[in-house]
Amino acid sequence: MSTKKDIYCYICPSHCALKATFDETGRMIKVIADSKSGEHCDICDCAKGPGTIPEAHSHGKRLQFPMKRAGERGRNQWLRITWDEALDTIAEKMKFYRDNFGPESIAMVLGEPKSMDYAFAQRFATFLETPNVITPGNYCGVQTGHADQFSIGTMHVLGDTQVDPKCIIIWGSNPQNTGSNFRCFAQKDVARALKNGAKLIMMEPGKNRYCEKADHWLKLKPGSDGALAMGMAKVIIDEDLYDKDYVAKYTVGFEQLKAEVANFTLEDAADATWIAADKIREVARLYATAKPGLIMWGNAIENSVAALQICRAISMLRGLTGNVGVPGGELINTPAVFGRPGRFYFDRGHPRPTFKSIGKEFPIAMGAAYVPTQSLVQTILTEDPYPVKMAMCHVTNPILTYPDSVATHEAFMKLSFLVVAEIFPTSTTAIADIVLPAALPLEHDSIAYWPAWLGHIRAQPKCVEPPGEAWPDSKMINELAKRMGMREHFFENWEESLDLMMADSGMSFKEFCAVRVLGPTKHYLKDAPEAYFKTPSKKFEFYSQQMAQLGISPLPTFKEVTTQRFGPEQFQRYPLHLTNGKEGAYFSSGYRHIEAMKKYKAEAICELHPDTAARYKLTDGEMIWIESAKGRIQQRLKVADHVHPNVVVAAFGWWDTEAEDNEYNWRKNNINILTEGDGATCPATGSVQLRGIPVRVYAEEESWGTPGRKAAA
Ligand SMILES: Nc1nc2c(c(=O)[nH]1)N[C@H]1C(S)=C(S)[C@@H](COP(=O)(O)OP(=O)(O)OC[C@H]3O[C@@H](n4cnc5c(=O)[nH]c(N)nc54)[C@H](O)[C@@H]3O)O[C@H]1N2
Ligand SMILES: Nc1nc2c(c(=O)[nH]1)N[C@H]1C(S)=C(S)[C@@H](COP(=O)(O)OP(=O)(O)OC[C@H]3O[C@@H](n4cnc5c(=O)[nH]c(N)nc54)[C@H](O)[C@@H]3O)O[C@H]1N2
Ligand code: SF4
Ligand SMILES: [Mo]
Repeated sequence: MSTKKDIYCYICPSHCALKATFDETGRMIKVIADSKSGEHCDICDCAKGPGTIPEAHSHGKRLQFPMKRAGERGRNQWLRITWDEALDTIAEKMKFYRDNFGPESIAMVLGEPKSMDYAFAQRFATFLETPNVITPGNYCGVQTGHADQFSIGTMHVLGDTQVDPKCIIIWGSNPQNTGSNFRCFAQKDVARALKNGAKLIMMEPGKNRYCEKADHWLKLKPGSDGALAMGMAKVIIDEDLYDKDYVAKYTVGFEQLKAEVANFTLEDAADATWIAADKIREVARLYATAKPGLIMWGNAIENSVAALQICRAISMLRGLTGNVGVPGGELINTPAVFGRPGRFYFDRGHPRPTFKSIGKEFPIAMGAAYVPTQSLVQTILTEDPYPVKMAMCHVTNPILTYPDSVATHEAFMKLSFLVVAEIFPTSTTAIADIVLPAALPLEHDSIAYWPAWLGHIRAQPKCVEPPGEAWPDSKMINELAKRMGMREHFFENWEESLDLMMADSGMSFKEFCAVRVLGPTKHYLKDAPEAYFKTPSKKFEFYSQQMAQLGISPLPTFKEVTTQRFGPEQFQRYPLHLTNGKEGAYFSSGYRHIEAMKKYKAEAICELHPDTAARYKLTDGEMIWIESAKGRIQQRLKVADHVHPNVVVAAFGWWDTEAEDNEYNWRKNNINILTEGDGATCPATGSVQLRGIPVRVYAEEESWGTPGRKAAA
């Protein structure tokens, strides 16, 4: 007899409602979308949740037992050990490095939270007194979140699903693949608004399903989004299209913004973006007049040396057109009442010693409790200002996802002790000293609270057994904390933390499981005009004094947003502009072992315009080389009309999962061989340039020879 249970997808942060079927042995055999539940169910095109989840819980390659390295580091030879031996060894090493090199010599290296993993790791770092918590914040969520924070005083903002917008801009986001707008505005909301006549504008140098439906599709130069936004702001101001009443009543800094847009011409914006001035004018007029308007922005605008200011420039458009707080626009919300995750991470008695932190030069990073990923790599390699000896990785695969994989590999190989908690073998577990098998969500009780800025939480009770001896990350950290003398700050059983997180809601975790979900409340400006914006001025801030105090430009300038990491000299040798979006069928570098998803994509594919392919004598379907100043990789070519002739759209997160024993399996087709971590970065957030990397392409007949080869100089 099979049974069914209601679950939430844990693969991406959209957390769709799903229904799982279990056989009589308790094995999960099938997962389907639960679109009738009335809950959020915005299934991605490849249906990653239903496709991935059942296989993930019973996959033969899942890590099942703690293991220690048996051979030379990186040779992937392992000995099974007990949890006691694993945790005792880790605690012993940790005490040694803490006592001899200071707690800052130990790094907690984290990815996006899945359940309580991130919360436990942050709390552990607090009581260990290391400031060095590394997260993907330098390229994910922080730049858009802080742009909102400075413009409207909060990251808690969602689309209005009661009233349709008349104009939608999808800006560097791929909603049908990534769930990237999470619960901001779902695909069904977009479909309804379009059906009711809303106009659609795409800011997209590649392509996604929405491009063909769009009224305007701007194939802008990768990384030039700030110039486009400033150009649009100029049109809206110069042509008097801004919402005068709104600007007068609810904003500060308009005069400064007006003065700034007088500093450049629309032709300057056109030059910077590859978009004709007339086109910029046309979309600016449309967005300013077809009101209300909604900008669904995504990750592609967060990855450059001007990332924070680019996101701020785009956010200006919302203030100019009076689209924040109005029906059909973008609404500030109050998060569901539950334990603030920040309270769990930090402790008044143990302030983070940020003065010792790696990456302390990035003011936003310090405020948001993350160290930029490339700062960790550079510090390990240079030992400046001190050596980092040990790292614990949870829910992350740095060798694939950090910029400059060769440098990252070298740095992680240099660590004296590396612990990696994972669900599958990866290029990062391959070089660990100890590998810890992690239990996925649904294999243990958990609360899904990420992304925190959505103010939305879901109960995720255990419904399937973990494989072998896999443990939740939270349990690993809790048990390690006891061995590190932090018992009083942690729990007898880590699950007690779930009740603590729920305490403010007046519910226990068990009671919450019956309710299942707590959502935020959206507000309109008209209901509380004086208190709507949470900024110091209680207005929409084009000009932010807070930013000035942090040493960051208070207003985005055209000069700053058009600052390019790579100039014409680099593009002479490497004439094409490389960028990427996330894969539709996989989540970042994860889940490449899942057979069910291989029917969508089984290998790394890059796209080029037919003219570009012809220019370099490349044929559709062949393996081609993509080379940057940092190195070169191979991906299979797909010739595609929609790609701008100067652009290569490559695939992200790939490595050769079949060649697990090849310690260099991460070099072949991994896009981050081409990116850099030692160049200029966003001075506020530490974002690196992942958009518009200068590359060249060729088809030289040559097999993948010596691993680790770098491009000829
Ligand atoms: N299927 C799937 N879902 C995911 C993930 C995944 O790997 N796979 N990853 C998760 C994570 S970590 C994140 S951060 C989100 C991100 O999800 P999104 O916010 O959707 O971001 P991306 O997919 O990186 O890029 C979105 C689009 O931007 C385009 N683009 C590339 N360069 C530029 C540019 O310079 N300017 C503009 N305007 N557009 C550009 C790409 O072609 C792509 O279509 O998705 C999450 N969800
Ligand atoms: N060139 C380029 N680089 C990029 C990006 C890009 O677009 N282009 N995107 C960037 C962005 S936005 C992000 S967020 C990062 C993402 O980079 P990472 O933070 O490294 O994320 P993932 O690649 O998803 O790796 C997560 C790993 O956790 C494992 N895992 C899954 N669930 C669990 C669990 O419950 N416990 C444990 N212990 N492990 C688990 C998965 O198997 C996977 O290997 O990459 C960034 N790097
Ligand atoms: S969009 Fe896809 S991966 Fe994301 S939660 Fe929904 S089903 Fe899961
Ligand atoms: Mo991300």
